[in-house]
Amino acid sequence: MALASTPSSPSPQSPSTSPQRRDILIVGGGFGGMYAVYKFREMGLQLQAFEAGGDVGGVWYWNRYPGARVDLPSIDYSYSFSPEIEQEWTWSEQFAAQPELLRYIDFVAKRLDLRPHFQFNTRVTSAAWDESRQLWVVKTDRGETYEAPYCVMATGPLSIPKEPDIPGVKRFKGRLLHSARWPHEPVDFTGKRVGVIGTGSTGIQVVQDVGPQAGELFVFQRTPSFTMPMRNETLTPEYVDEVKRNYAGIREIARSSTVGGSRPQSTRAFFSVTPNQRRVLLEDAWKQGGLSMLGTFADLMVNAEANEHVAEFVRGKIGEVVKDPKTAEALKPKGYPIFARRPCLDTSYYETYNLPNVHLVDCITDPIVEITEKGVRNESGETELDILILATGYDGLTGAMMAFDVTGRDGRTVRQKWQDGPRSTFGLMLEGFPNLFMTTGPNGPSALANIIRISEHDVDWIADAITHLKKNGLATIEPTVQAEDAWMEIVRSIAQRSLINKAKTWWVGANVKDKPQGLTMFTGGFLKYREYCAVPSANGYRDFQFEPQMEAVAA
Ligand code: NA7
Repeated sequence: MALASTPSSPSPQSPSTSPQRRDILIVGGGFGGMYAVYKFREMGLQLQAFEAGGDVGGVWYWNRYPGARVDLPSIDYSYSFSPEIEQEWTWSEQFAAQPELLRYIDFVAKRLDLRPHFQFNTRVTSAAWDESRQLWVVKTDRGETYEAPYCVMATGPLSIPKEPDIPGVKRFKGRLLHSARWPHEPVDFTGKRVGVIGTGSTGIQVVQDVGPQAGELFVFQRTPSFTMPMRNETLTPEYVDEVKRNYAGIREIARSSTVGGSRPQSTRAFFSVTPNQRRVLLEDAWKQGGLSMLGTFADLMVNAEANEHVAEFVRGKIGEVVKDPKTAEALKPKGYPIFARRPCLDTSYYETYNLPNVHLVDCITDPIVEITEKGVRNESGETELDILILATGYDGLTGAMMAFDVTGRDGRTVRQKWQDGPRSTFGLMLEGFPNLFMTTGPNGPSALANIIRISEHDVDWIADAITHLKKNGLATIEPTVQAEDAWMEIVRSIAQRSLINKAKTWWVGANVKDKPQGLTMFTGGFLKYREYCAVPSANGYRDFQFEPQMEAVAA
């Protein structure tokens, strides 16, 4: 494998007004976009990539908030395509913190010489298919135009931050921070009155980190999340050596698993063992930490009664840790199944509420009315704050693709196509949008499996499709309506069994006002997803339609 090689298409130094031609355009510089740049360069394609941030890293470039940390083991949350990188990079912790993740991303970018292919601080403002020339025409906020036969949207499921729909956000005179747009310099919380709105994975990480630093911390909680002990560890040299010797096997396990990781999963049904055995298994998983609880039984996402037993087990743990009974009760999630919201991992979240300076404001019994110049006003009164942190999440899955005009055949936009919810083939391609590809799209496993395994898979799939076109002298590929309908029916039929539908989350579009709601991700697991996606290349892309090159038609 060639690692750092001479860039095939250096990015221009100053904006150019005439359209610039490439073979492929890539939008996004996260894990998916970085691998896409590498893969397509190795295929010999002239490429140009765009990234709104100032550097590569995607979500990890933006999410610099205190306590930011990946909640999958670093060993799994890393690229698998390069044995050289696997051997040269050493993770220090079982669950890497954001600075280490950025160092890894920087290491990969340097090792593969990826940065020259990117235009940073550049937002794509539109992408349109020019039918007569069989080209994607992409415009940027620098006033430039690029054209290429292929376009890859590596825009990610979590790239459009969501502000809360609370009146007065802009009025606040203190320091307003969003977790997903965190400043690059450290924020000093010493002696400050700090508020956090949001108690998803992000809010939990912020609270446990900022609580001990702040003068006073007020946590505005609407829906409590279930969180379990991460039990993070420093990795020993012996463990790292063993992992490095066994990477090939570890990757194979991940690729053949439901979640795209090496975490063990059980085939045991909850009620197939005695209550006492269940308790022992759950206690073991709790002690083991990470997402072990989710792997304890096979039916936790489809059997509501089994799920409730596990939920009650975790509620019991909250009660054991949090000293104030009223706070403990408010922190216990109720009314939705455990794991139907993203399960969180913490290091000291519940313990943080035992600190005298940390206060939980239960926004269910005491709703937020508005944000004022001085702080947050709930029904019971105003809390004055120096700093307000919004950990209010994202317009997930579809937000990025709908944030700008993406126009396919006959002037139809993605926004129009998705007005009742996202539809695509495998989350990879869209009927009506020839040669437009997505990575980690909204109808694949996306948020439900390891995003790096999905990104690699998706880029490889796109590479195979382009190779097929080139081998057969074809200009365009696009799924048929029937192929898309068939895929969406598979997605729908599996999803309807899932308990994920029972919680109001970004997974089902419930966190954004007026967004179509429903579970549109593929819930059948990463292995099954790979199997479905492998069918087209094995059967000659029977369910896709193609166009020859225009010159071939004219001749
Ligand atoms: P999430 O999981 O979407 O959490 C957002 C949180 O913000 C959640 O607790 C929301 O409560 C809360 N929120 C949003 N708007 C409001 C208003 N208006 N009032 C009170 N509380 C509000 O985003 P995260 O960034 O934590 O995590 C995203 C993903 O990153 C996560 O799933 C992992 O994959 C990593 P609500 O639930 O709406 O009651």
